[in-house]
Amino acid sequence: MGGGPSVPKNATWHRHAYEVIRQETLFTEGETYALMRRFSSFLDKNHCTLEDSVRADKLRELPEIKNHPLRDRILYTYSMPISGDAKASVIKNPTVQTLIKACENLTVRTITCHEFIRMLGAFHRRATFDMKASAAFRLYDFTADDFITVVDIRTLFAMMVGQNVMTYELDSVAQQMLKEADVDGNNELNQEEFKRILKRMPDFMAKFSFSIEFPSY
Ligand SMILES: [Ca+2]
Ligand SMILES: [Ca+2]
Repeated sequence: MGGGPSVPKNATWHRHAYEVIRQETLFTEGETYALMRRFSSFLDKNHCTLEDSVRADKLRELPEIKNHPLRDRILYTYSMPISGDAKASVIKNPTVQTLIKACENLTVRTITCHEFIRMLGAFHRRATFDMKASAAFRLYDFTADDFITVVDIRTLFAMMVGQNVMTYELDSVAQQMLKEADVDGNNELNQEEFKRILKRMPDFMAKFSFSIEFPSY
């Protein structure tokens, strides 16, 4: 490849971190190093481990996502409740409003360096269709029940266009999308049914990508 970021000589660098990252993303060793240095700057440090974490709202200004309509949802998906009790964040009888509100409440969540790199890895231009499709499924599954249902699609649309512009037309588009892709007719989409929708979207790969900053150190 050449030209990409590299690990400087004499760098404090734990190669085992890269061994983990390269099994999950297509980042090179130099890119992994650059991303870990970027993450350590949020901690006001020069170095960090994959386990180090920051409060999720601190990443709202990340250049890659700060103008993304799903910014808070992306950060929510890759973060954990600070209390460590994931069950406490399960929303009972979810509505579009409660699901969006949960995503906006990032001050009670924490994101590790590992998840930060996974997050950018999914949106990396080199990520494969399957990598992006799995990430998209997780991102759009607002209710976290491993199925995409009409409330997930409604929430997605409302987040993209703003809740107050959410119209009956968009709602019927949501219903229609679900109906068309729901092969077994159980009113919810599993990963396979969902991937079929994405395959029909010619711009999915491009839309689910952004360029990532790799400063040199
Ligand atoms: Ca769901
Ligand atoms: Ca189905």
